[in-house]
Amino acid sequence: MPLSRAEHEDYYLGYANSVLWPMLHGRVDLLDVSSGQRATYEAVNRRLAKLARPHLRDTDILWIHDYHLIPLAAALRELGVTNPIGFFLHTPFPDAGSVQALSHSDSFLRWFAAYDLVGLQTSRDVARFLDAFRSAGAAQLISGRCIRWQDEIIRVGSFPIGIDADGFRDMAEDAIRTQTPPLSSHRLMIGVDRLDYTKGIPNRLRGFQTYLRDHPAEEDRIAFVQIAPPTREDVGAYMDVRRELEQLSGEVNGEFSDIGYVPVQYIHRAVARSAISGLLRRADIALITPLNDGMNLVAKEFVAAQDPEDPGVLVLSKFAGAAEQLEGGAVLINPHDPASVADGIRKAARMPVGERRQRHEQMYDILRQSNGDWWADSYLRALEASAVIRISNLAS
Ligand code: ADQ
Repeated sequence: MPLSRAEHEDYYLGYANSVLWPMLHGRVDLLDVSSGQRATYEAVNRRLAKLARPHLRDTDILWIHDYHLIPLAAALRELGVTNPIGFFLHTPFPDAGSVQALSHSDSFLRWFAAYDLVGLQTSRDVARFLDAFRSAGAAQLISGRCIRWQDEIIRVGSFPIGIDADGFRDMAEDAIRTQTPPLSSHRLMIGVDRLDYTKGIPNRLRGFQTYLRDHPAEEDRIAFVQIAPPTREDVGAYMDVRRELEQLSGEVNGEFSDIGYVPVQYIHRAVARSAISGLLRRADIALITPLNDGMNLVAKEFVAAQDPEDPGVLVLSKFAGAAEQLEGGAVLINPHDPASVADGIRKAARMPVGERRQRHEQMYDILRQSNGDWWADSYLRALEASAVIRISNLAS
C-alpha cells in the first residue's frame, strides 16, 4: 500500500518512529508529539484494513506485526472481521510511566483489546504490559496472562523470537571458505546494528575506550569492527547519534592507533548477510550493548555462527531481550557504565577455551530448542486457543 508524502512524514517518520519507537524504548525525552500525527497513524491503519478486508476468507488467521500497525485489528473489527487476530510486538514493552507520557495513553492501550492474543518478547515485557493496564485504572488481573480492563479482556504472552541456528551456522561456515581473512593479527571484536540510538553504540565505544586505557599492553590489543548501516536518517535523533559515533570513533583511534593497529573500524553502510555471518564466525568477541532492545537477533546469530571447538564470547547488555534466555552463557554487562563494558571485554578476552565451549554449548542448545519455527508454531497455537475462548464467549 503506497503512502503519500504527507503519510510518510506523519505516519512513518512521525507517529511510528518519533513517538511510538522512543516511547516503547522508554526514551520519553525524545517524544515528538505534534498534532495530527496520531490521526494520520490511525487513518493509515484504517485504509490498510479496508484494502485487506476483501481478501480475507472465513478460515484465515491474521498475525499482525509491530508498532506501525497496532490499531489494525481495531480497524478490521470495525469492518466486521471476526477471524482470529494476533499481534506481535518486536520492541520491548515500556514501563507504565512511559505509556502515560502519551497524551492519549488510554486509546493506545485500547488498541490491544481488539486482538485475541498479544505476543511480547520476554516475561519482563509481559509484566510491564499488565502493569500499564493496572496503572491506567479499573483493571482486574485474571491471571498472569490475562487482564480485564474497562470491560475488555486482553490476553498476552511471552514468545521470544528465534532464529534458524543451524541454517545460520551453515551460512557462516560457507562464508569463511570464500571470504578473505582480515589482515589484522589482533583479536577481533564485532558489533552489528542498525545505527539506532537504542542500540547503545556510543556507550560501547566509551566502554572500549575504558578497556584500552586500562590495558595498554600490546598483547591485550583488540581490533573492534562496528557495522552500523544508516536507518531512519530523516529523524533528528538518528542524525545526532551518527555525529556522536563518528566523533567518538575518531577520538578513540586518535588516542590508541599505532603502526599496524587501528582500534576501531566503523562501517556506515549495509553489508551482505553472508559476509556478516562470516565476520561473526571469525570474531573472538561480540559486543552487543543496547540500552533497550526487544530481543536482539545479532546476539543469537553470533552464537549460531561460532565454531563449537573454539567459540567466541558474547558480551551482552542485560537490557537486551536475549539476556533472559542467554544469561547463563553470555557475559552480561550494564551498557550505561563504561567500567562494566570494559570489564565484560576483559573477561571475554581472557576466558579459557573450556569455559568458552561450555557457555557456547549451553546457548546453542537454547537457540535450537527455541528456533524460528518453534516461535511461530507456539505463538499460532496459543492464538488459536485464545480465539476459541473469545468465539465461545460471544456465542454464550
Ligand atoms: P532490529 O532493531 O532491527 O529488530 P536486530 O534483532 O538486532 O534488531 O536485527 C535484525 C536483523 O538485521 C538481524 O538479522 C541482523 O543480522 C540484521 N542486521 C543488523 N545490522 C545489519 C547490518 N549492518 N547489515 C545487514 N544486516 C544487519 C527489531 C527489534 C529487535 C528484535 C527484532 C526481531 O528492535 O529487538 O530482535 O526486531 O524481533
